[in-house]
Amino acid sequence: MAKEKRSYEEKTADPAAQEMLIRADELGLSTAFHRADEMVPCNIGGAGMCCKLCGMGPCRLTKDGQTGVCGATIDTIQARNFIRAIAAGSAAHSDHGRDMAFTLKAVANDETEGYVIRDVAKLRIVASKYGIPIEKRSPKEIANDLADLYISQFGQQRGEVVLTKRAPKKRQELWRELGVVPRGIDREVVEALHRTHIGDDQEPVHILSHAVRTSLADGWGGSLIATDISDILFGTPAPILGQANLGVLKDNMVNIVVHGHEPTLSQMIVAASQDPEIIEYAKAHGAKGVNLSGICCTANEILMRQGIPAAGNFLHQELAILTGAVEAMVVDVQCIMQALVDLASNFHTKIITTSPKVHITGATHIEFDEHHALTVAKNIIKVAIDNYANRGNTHIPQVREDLVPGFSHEYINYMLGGTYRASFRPLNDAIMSGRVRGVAAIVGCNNPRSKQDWIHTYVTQELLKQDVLIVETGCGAIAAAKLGLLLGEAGLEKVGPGLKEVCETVGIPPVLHMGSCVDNTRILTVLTQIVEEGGLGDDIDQVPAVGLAPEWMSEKALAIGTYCVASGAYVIFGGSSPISGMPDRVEDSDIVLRYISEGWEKLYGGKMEFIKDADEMIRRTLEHIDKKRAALGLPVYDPDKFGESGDSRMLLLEELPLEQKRKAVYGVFVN
Ligand code: SF4
Ligand code: MSK
Repeated sequence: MAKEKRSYEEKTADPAAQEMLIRADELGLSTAFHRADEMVPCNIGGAGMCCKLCGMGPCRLTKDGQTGVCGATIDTIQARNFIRAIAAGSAAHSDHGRDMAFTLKAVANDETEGYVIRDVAKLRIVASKYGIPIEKRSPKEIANDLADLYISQFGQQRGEVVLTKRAPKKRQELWRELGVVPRGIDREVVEALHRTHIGDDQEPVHILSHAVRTSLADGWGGSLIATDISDILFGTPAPILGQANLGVLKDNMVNIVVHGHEPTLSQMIVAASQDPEIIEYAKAHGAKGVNLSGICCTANEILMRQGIPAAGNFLHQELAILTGAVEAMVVDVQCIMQALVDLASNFHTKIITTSPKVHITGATHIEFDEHHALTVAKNIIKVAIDNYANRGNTHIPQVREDLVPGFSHEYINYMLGGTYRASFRPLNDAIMSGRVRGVAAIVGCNNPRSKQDWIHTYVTQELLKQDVLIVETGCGAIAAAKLGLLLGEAGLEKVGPGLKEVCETVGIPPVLHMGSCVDNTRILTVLTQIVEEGGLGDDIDQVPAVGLAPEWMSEKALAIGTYCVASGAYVIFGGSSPISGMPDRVEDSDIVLRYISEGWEKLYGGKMEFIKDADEMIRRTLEHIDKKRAALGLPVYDPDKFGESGDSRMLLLEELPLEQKRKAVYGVFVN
């Protein structure tokens, strides 16, 4: 029986999305929001109780004590399903990292077109962490060695992935003691698949131990490689003014939307779109120019580096096409819906696939090759410009918000201490005094089964009132941006008094956009530096911090959650649990659920829980933060203690006309 349809307001908290869903219904077109209502999720598979690992199955376990044909118990089946998801998520992130490493190698050897090493300082810092000589060597020589080292980590068979050295010392020792230090990135993913083949690892806890090792190969391996190299090649992000939501599309320009995750092509499209030859070409076709915007994490990559606007997050990909104003949606890898092609056939929009790994039936494929990156980027833009004449009726919702993204770990360090005293000391002090109660990382996807953006932004706003500093990545960051929560100091009226004081003093927004989903590694780096700065314990599990993925949907989210737990964090997922098991089962017998919570907490100090209710997420977040504060002997959080010494200039700004207010608020940030 089909589920009852939700109203537009129940489907999304975003007014632009509501407007486009009305348009979809008027045109008789379907989106993921519609299909989520029509497709009732399988309650056996959804709870992790279905195994289809061999031809004797699929085995669907519905009663307590039941086993699969081979005798596999529900706990084994759940653990196997869970680790397979983590392996797939780790593979996706890490393969992205591998491609970045090959691009760095090619740039170092002058084999590419259009790329340069933009952040030589970061290259030198990263290289010296591994003992790569940097003195009297050219950036390309250093980059060549770093690329070789990083490439070797994927196929390494023994030893330890070198990037794990960047975790706090105590954490590294714990991982060694527990035997979960990843040996090589690919090796752990392959072993996860081997262990879950019929007739292999059938002890749930043992399977979950390798799930940790696999996820660490992602967080302190492939993902960290991707972040490092993106910064080295395209620049380490720093605050910059941007905009978000579908209102960034322009009626009188050629709209190109880049979507996916990898910055290699999108950075070239940014460069090519500003080329005078391309602008002239667009004008010759009757447009005012080329308007570039992004969706998902490709959006985050170019938003935080060049201020290119974000048309939206995951659930906006179809809505952008529904505007009828997109000449080309250029996709690379991950989070790209197959439905795009069918939907685009109702408009003039071309879906252009570019990765050798991602073809979609019916899409136009123009393969990206870093050796001819600029040429490929120009060709793609010209295809979009040629398509401008085919545009029909358009409907662009006039909804957009300003934001200030680009808070890399390096910039936060600089921002807190300046060029000569770069340091996390002020943040540590603020947490220790109780001005900042703790830190929450609110990250991850949209999921059409929950109200788009609502849990992200509700939890964010409520935690801000409780003086919790928020860092965000991925589609969660875009959700907050669309609601105007990343507005620099202008958002401070929504913030608790102590946090507000800190934000005013340092000149930061209370919600820091830290990048794409692969950039959750930046959060690990921040936590490590907080530990190394001193005063908040000697390992990540002692820091009053929580990670939340309120609207998760991808396997990458599970990999991220697991490496964060293994690094010492409490991680809360919203939505449904992929391992919830049988509803009437005695709770104590849910081995997998209990193990990833209580079991992992005993081992790693971090734990993973799936909580549907937003208020309960907030309650547990604050409870955990306060528990960690108490364990450190910090003063009990007192909401009335601070707030008298803040900068009151924001109140004066209220009276200013919009343009002057924007200049005053963003002046220091605009590039
Ligand atoms: Fe069924 Fe066992 Fe085969 Fe899984 S591995 S499908 S539980 S027989
Ligand atoms: S894009 S993985 S929906 S965050 Fe990174 Fe967004 Fe989640 Fe994809």
